[in-house]
Amino acid sequence: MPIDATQPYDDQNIFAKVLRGELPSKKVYEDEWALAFHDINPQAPVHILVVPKRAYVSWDDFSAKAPDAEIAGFSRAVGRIARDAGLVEPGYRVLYNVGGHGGQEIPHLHAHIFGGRPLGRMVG
Ligand code: DGP
Repeated sequence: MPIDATQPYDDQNIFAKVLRGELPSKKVYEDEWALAFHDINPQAPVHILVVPKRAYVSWDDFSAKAPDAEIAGFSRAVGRIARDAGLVEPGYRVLYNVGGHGGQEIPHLHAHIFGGRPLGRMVG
């Protein structure tokens, strides 16, 4: 079920539990700002989720409220994870689903990194 991106943060969501170590994940990267792990239901040969360590419901929440240092740290982590996965050439996609129309299901911000095959054009 897609979420309402304006809802309050629910610390019982799946990614909050992954961050606290209460649920397992296949971790690929961790730093001060971000944790990354493989998606449980991959939509491409590489499908990595990157979540901020702190509690944000969605990209809307994060972009409005996170301090600049955290936005920079998280963004750099997303880039580094893709680079370390060898995706820069031939290329990859970063996606944030937000709220109902965006199809967001887990109410903790996450970047999807897709790669490993041609992904098709979404616009244009
Ligand atoms: P979204 O629709 O943007 O909220 O994407 C949620 C993604 O999370 C979806 O691709 C499947 C993935 N997912 C759901 N539950 C789990 C889980 O328990 N572990 C992992 N690694 N991924 C999960």
